[in-house]
Amino acid sequence: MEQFKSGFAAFIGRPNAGKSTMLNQLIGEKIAIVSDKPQTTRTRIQGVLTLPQGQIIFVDTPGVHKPGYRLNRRMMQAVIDAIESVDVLLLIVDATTGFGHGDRFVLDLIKQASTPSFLLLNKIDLIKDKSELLPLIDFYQKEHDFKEIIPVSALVGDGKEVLLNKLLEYLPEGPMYFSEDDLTDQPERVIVAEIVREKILELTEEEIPYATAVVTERFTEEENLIRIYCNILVEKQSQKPIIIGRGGQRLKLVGTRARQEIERLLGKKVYLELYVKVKEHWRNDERVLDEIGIVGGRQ
Ligand SMILES: Nc1nc2c(ncn2[C@@H]2O[C@H](COP(=O)(O)OP(=O)(O)O)[C@@H](O)[C@H]2O)c(=O)[nH]1
Ligand SMILES: [Mg+2]
Repeated sequence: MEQFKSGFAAFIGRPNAGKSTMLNQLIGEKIAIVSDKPQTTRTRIQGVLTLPQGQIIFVDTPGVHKPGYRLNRRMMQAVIDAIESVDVLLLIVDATTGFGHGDRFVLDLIKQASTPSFLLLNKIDLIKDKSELLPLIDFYQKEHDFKEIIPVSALVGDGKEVLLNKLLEYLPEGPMYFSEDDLTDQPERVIVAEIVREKILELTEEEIPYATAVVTERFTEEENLIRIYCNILVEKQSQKPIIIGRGGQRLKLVGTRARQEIERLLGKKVYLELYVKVKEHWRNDERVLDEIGIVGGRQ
């Protein structure tokens, strides 16, 4: 009988490269929210994939960028912790855009680490002529000794099987770290709050996505219904009416979209109530950061 492989693989990359989309694609469930806004992923999320040949724990991380706020510092700490503690690093880059300043910063992090890394060239569904990838592959090969370079589409799933097979080859023999039906380390109340935040990201612009946090205040399960109360925190009084919208329309839409998705996820009817509150400096408030599940970098 073949040996059972197991280990941890972390996605590293710039905001918007497609890390969370790739995680969801591999796990087959939406456990990490996705949007085209930077800083969508604020915390480290684990997704567990159990196969007959092995168990791979994927670690999604916030996008790599220079830290400013305490929130951002914690986000970067989550990335640095992941780099040091996993078996394989998966550098994911958007293959449709050129190499820029931000890419250099991420690549240098990878180069400094002793952890072996794969390069995933993402969004190839948008590239008709695949030979366009060759100069990019050439460039990255010269920069660093990537163990594998794999073109993928996180959205469509191209390259998924190749990636899984290569990872299984690469991971050490090991135990099952999680039970077979564990898909993620994220508590339900955190996933629920994240889904609400994703709908706010979909429906707002400019500073609102950055200024918003969602905290699940109550989560009670009854026989046929789950009652959920979430607080939406904003930083300024002036942001409150933007989230609520004219006649409460926007908040209502956020609530409907979130409820439908939460019902699908939990397989049960959901009663969802949302409150918008002003909490001026939540991005620097350790307690709020704890509550919304942002671990790491606590000082
Ligand atoms: N066309 C296309 N879009 C993608 C792909 N992967 C991610 N995206 C989009 O890119 C944006 C950022 O994705 P996300 O997973 O949140 O990126 P992250 O910040 O790296 O976690 C979202 O709008 C995704 O739908 C892909 O393979 N193809
Ligand atoms: Mg993300």
